[in-house]
Amino acid sequence: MSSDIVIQLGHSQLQLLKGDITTVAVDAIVNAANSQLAGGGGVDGAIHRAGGPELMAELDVIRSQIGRCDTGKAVVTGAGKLPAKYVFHAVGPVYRDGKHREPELLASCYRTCLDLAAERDLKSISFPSISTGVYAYPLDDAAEIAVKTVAAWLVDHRGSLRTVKLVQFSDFDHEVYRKHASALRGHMAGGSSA
Ligand code: AR6
Repeated sequence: MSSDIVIQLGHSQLQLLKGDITTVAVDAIVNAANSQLAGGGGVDGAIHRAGGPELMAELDVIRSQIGRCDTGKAVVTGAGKLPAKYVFHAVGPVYRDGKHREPELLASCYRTCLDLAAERDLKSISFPSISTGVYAYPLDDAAEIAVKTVAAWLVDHRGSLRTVKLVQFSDFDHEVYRKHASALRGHMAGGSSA
């Protein structure tokens, strides 16, 4: 899967990719989970199918310890058969009207997972388009939050993380993300196309 837009931010890269996140090799794959950590459809279903039953077995243990995961937060499991070391199961907000802290909670998902990666000295992480499927977050707004939140975090943190991949499943989603990434790149010094 090729990355057709790359933004260089210090020693790190923000990349956009179109395709199936379960096929992209990274240190940590972010899942768009639910607060019950119960599995589901969409990218959650794809990640559990590709990772195998050990992911849910680990989530069962976490659930027995903490009950549920708050919206805007994430829990960590191994990655089973996925081409990764970890899965970060992030809980995005269900979109209601945008006045129930949805933007803040969505940004928190991205920041929480980037912090989890940094704590583990990981070099690469991939994100799906959190909340924009079943949770109905308007894509244009969610894509802008994803791109800007990741870029701001990379500018503020000079740690191990070298590559952040935002993965879109459809051409349409990819175009919307491209629009926001291009706008961001226009404001950044040292950006480049690849
Ligand atoms: N690779 C990359 N992106 C994907 C893939 C894939 N294999 N499959 C789907 N997407 P959603 P949400 C995209 O609904 O809105 C689940 O049931 C999809 O096209 O998966 O955060 C959970 O258990 C969309 O752009 O997540 C929760 O209950 C994006 O992933 C709930 O859905 C997110 O869509 C979470 O809803």
